[in-house]
Amino acid sequence: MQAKPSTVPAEPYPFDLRPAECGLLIIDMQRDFLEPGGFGEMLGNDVSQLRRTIEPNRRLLAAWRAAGLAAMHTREGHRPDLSDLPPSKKVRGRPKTSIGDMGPMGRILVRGEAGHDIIPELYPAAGEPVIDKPGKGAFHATDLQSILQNRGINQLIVTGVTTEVCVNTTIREANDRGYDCFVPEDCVGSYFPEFQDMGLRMIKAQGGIFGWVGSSADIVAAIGKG
Ligand code: C5J
Repeated sequence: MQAKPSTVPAEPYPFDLRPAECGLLIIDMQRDFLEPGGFGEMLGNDVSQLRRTIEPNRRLLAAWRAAGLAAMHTREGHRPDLSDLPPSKKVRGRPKTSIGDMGPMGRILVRGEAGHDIIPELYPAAGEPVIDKPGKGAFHATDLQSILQNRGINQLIVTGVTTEVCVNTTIREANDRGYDCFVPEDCVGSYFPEFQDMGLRMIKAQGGIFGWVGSSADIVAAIGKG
């Protein structure tokens, strides 16, 4: 039996979850961002700030799947010929090693390379769409909106990394397209604690200007698979 609609504790006010119309969208839980020895760590980032989100995401995804609900995954990356890589993105920050160059787990942010793939703990199951996105937002230059419309989805639980970049950009894009977004704070991560805090505060400010913030345990309890 499908999980029933319910009200989930959240800020700035409770979220009316309608499981049959809600998709779990897991953003960019890719090896190069999260794994020790990957590109993120090579740049000097503390990957433990992102890795703490793996277990809550794993529990939420397991419960979501057990309830028979729609889950989707994204990966940030580019075609091997880099034809979809804006020159501005390639050179931004004037890095020594940039997108398309060889990194510790293959060519950086290139589709098909080991580092571009999703971490094994959250690997997509058969039938779960994987949206390959060239930008920060999951709607830009992808078929995500068609997938959601075809499945009758008008709410999103958005998780993944990083809170202030791809998670926030995707939530803003979704919000402008009429989707209600709930962000479980234990399931999103930033390399920078201050951006984690501000990234979440910006979502729920001004009456939930971009969406709601709560916890994954409350979603799991609401769908009855805890
Ligand atoms: C994501 C990034 N996924 N920070 N990418 O947030 O470049």
